[in-house]
Amino acid sequence: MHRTLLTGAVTIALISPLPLATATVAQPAPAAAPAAAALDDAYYEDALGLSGDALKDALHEIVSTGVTTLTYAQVWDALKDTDQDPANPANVVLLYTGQSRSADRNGGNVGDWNREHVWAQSHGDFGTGRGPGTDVHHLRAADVQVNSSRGNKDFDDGGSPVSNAPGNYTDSDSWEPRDQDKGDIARMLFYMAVRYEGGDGFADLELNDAVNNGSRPLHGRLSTLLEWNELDPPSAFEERRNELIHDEYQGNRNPFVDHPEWAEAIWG
Ligand SMILES: [Ca+2]
Ligand SMILES: [Ca+2]
Repeated sequence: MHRTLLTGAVTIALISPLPLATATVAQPAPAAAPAAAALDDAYYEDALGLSGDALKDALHEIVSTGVTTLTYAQVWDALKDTDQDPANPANVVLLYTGQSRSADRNGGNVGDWNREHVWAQSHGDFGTGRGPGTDVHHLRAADVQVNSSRGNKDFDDGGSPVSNAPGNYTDSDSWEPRDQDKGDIARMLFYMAVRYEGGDGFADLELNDAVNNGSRPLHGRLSTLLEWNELDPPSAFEERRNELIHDEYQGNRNPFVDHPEWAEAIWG
């Protein structure tokens, strides 16, 4: 009897870890992430129960308090950490393609990765001085050529397939990322609209329901971004990234990674 039970236990142990291990490879537990309730009691206390502009104002105060700004050079090292491939710590995971590439291949040549401004730099012309241009919450490692193809286009559904970035589509005035990146991009843009409200010598960055925003401090398309936020909820990669940016680099969080429902509460 005892022996039978033991055999059963061994069998279970052999069978069950395989699918579990496969499922958890790309889903690292966010190291030392505080529980959601603990975050609400501390970091987000002043935002709880609010909606609309009151929520946006409260979040602006929260994410703009006690912030450390990085130089553009420091962003390289931050990205090597925040965008690290959970399956290979020597690599970073590239936005738009999901490719894993050596962290040491940062640069400007074909085959390198560089610093993609998800909120396009020209939309508000904030450059790369300390501020929105170096805010790691919306900066991601991306392939040099794919970054160039995206340019400063607004985000929206539709277009033709992008040859060197499968799953992405583009036309003359917009870019549609692959599904796995849609929510990440939406939440980065939500953060930027809340973080930058016209102070610190920078433009008030805002979302609108348009494309072709050019150099105006606006980014779209809002209705599409709200859909993408629902379609692609925060992943362990995003949560780890948010944690690291708060703990190690900037001292602030992206509220929409912690509370994706707040996008609808503000802009819905
Ligand atoms: Ca995602
Ligand atoms: Ca704003």
